Amino acid sequence: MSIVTKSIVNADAEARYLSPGELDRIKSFVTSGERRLRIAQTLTDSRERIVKQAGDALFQKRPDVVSPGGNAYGEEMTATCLRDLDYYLRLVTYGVVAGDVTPIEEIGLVGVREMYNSLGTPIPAVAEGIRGLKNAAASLLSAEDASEAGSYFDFVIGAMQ
Ligand SMILES: CCC1=C(C)/C(=C/C2=NC(=C\c3[nH]c(/C=C4\NC(=O)[C@H](C)[C@H]4CC)c(C)c3CCC(=O)O)/C(CCC(=O)O)=C2C)NC1=O
Repeated sequence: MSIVTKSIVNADAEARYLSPGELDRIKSFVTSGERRLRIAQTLTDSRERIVKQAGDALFQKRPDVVSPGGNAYGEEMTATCLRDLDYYLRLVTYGVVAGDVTPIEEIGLVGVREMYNSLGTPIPAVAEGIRGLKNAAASLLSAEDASEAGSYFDFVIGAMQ
């Protein structure tokens, strides 16, 4: 839910006008809108490159995951691993646009540890892959935009600790 919807739901639950604090938060959401959309656009346009770079970096750092016995070993499993990285990049664009981590959490992080454990996927290696996404994205963004986007990647990494 965006800050706009959330504020309206909260205010209406008490049948009151939006408070000065709520209006302030909405104002900062609106004024940062152009920047957030620009970031989401860049990440969307460059998704293939970002995912490829993140995958290359991950498999260089953790060759075990793509070696025999590794969870991402074999063409099909490697492709599934890269697909997961693409999923998380997509969810980060949702978060950036919404100005809120809730979509990332609800779609991609609830129950994720249990899921990866049951698949035998090493979670620290997934976190490493997300770090790779963050680095690849940062190389395409201004310092300020990279820092804004970075907080959403960090949120995903934090959930994988
Ligand atoms: C949008 C929300 C969402 C997420 C996050 C998601 C993840 C997800 N990753 C999966 C599998 C997988 N995920 C990986 C990923 C990896 N293995 C590694 O060693 C690497 C560290 C890592 C890549 C970074 C692999 C290899 C599989 C296949 C495992 C298997 O089939 O044994 C599966 C099992 C079903 C399938 O194969 O599609 C799910 C549900 N699905 C979703 O709908």
